[in-house]
Amino acid sequence: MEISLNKITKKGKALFLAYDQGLEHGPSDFNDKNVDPNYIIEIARNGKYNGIVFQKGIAEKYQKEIKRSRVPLILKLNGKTNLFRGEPISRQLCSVEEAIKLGAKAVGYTIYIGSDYEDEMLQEFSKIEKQAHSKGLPVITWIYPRGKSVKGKSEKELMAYSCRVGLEIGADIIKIQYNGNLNDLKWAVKSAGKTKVVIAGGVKKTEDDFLKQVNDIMRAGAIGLAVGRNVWQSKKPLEITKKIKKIVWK
Ligand code: FBP
Repeated sequence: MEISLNKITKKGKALFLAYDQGLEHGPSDFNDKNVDPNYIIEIARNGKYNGIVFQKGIAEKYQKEIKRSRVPLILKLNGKTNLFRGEPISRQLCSVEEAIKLGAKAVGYTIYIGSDYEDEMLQEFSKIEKQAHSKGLPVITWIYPRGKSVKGKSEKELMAYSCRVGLEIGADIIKIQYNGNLNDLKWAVKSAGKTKVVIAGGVKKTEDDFLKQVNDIMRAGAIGLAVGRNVWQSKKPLEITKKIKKIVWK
């Protein structure tokens, strides 16, 4: 079955608002305003995002507000804290079935390629992919090279490898981090073949630096971004959203 991305894209492009940092990084990413999930839902609603990324807990507790916002829910199925040291592994915390019950229009899963536990994540992903696709649900894969085996490897190679892994394992959209080199990103996007690519925002940058990154992302052939901190840590999240959208849908 061909998996349609229509519910989470517009004219083939996408802007997702990521808010799983509370689990991945802890509340140190937040201030008095953006610590409140309702603040994030409002940004997604007013900015007409193509998807909002939550873990299961927020999706459950804020179900009413998410539904009311009409922003498609992308449910992240695995996660971990940053307190754990050692080779990274992120295990499944929510099933595809639960995600569907919560109204998800797509599911997300992180794989740390290169980790000692890469095999477990690849296998878990393959089960999720099968279940999600059998229900027509797109799968977005965060692919981050991590762990001692990737130390010292070229960023260009790792970025392209991440994309290729996404294509090989059946992801519909791959989310990667950008190393800041446009040609490297072009090669990575090419390596993804028919699988679409979105890029993470990363730590909060100056507006100019961030918008340059958005420009590069679109020039490289990615379909857009799954951005968090550079939007909801901004003093004017809707203004930066407008500027991002102008570049993405240029
Ligand atoms: P940002 O735009 O804030 O970087 O969010 C993107 C993201 O992929 C989040 O979904 C995730 O929580 C975080 O980055 C993980 O980043 P890292 O593994 O580098 O800490």
